[in-house]
Amino acid sequence: MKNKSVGSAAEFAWQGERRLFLGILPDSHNARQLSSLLPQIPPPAKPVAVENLHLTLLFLGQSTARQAQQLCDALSQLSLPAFSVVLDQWQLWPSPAVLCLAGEVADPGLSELYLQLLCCAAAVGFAPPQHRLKPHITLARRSKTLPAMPSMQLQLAGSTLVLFHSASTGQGVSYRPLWQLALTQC
Ligand code: 2AM
Repeated sequence: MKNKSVGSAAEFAWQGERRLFLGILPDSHNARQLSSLLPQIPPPAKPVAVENLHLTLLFLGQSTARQAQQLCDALSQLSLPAFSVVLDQWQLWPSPAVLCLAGEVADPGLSELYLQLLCCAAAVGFAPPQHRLKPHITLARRSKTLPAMPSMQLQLAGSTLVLFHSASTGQGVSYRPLWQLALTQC
């Protein structure tokens, strides 16, 4: 199958820099599963807005439109593998104070995809990540302790790679898809 990217030149026309990351959106079934968990998170943790739920593959940081365009052009040339991942571990990450549902990199497709993302991002000048890939979805911020949460096995299918803009708005942060690419099913 040929990769198909979606995104227009208009998406890459901003002045200055934007905060970007590459990731995956949950499908509707996953989103329903995750939504059912959000009301169960006790305060003072602040649940993430449903529309902001995502799995980060590679945080890019500040980027010009030109650099983002170069990255997307490079990724579009490749046959990037689809993957699956199971998220079933509740974790509290103290330093960012986030509650997340995490898993392991078990699918070789995910390892290969991540390597390709790293290579392309480095080639267009993005700094390497500070931590190894730990697949997770953040469900709440400002989490101080790990609450008792129901067990959950989220089977996530990574079939579309998304470039997100992390935008600060009056209503808080919003993760806006700028561009996407169909991943290749092996
Ligand atoms: P996370 O919630 O999946 O951990 C946009 O800022 C997103 O990028 C955040 O939701 C966070 O994803 C991730 N992120 C932010 N800063 C990061 C950093 N320095 N390193 C890695 N991921 C980061």
